[in-house]
Amino acid sequence: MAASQPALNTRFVRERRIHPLGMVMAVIITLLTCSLAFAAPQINVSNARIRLLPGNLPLAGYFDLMNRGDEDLVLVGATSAAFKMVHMHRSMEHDGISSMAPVGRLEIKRGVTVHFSPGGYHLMLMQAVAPLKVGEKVPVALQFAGGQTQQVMFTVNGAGTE
Ligand SMILES: [Cu+2]
Repeated sequence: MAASQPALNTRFVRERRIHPLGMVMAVIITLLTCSLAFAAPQINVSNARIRLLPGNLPLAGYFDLMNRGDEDLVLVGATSAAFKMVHMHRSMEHDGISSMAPVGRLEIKRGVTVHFSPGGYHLMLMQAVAPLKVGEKVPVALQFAGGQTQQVMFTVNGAGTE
């Protein structure tokens, strides 16, 4: 009887060693599945445009973004290979004086459409890498909390357009 004890103990120890590894594998598989499922946010972006200004002035980017998914989204910024810097701003008017402030994050509830438009939210596109022309398409990647990104093509419009 006593001789069988070590064998049982060995098997017990072996099972306990395998168990944490199985847990790690399960976590890795879950993470991979999640990152795939959340790779593309469920959004519709329309009317994406950049208002061209002379020289190398900062340009404003406007668009309409609809969250058509089941999750609330948080827009945290944007990047573009065509600009050295892209910030998210909000224009506001107070006592007849207009100003703008940086926006770090913008929550977009499911089913809601937000409008980036003159006088409100806009992308501030700074330091163009090369001069832009009216009619040109510029790729901009919208970044969401959780690491999701969505590339959107913006059309360059003339200075007099909204
Ligand atoms: Cu701005």
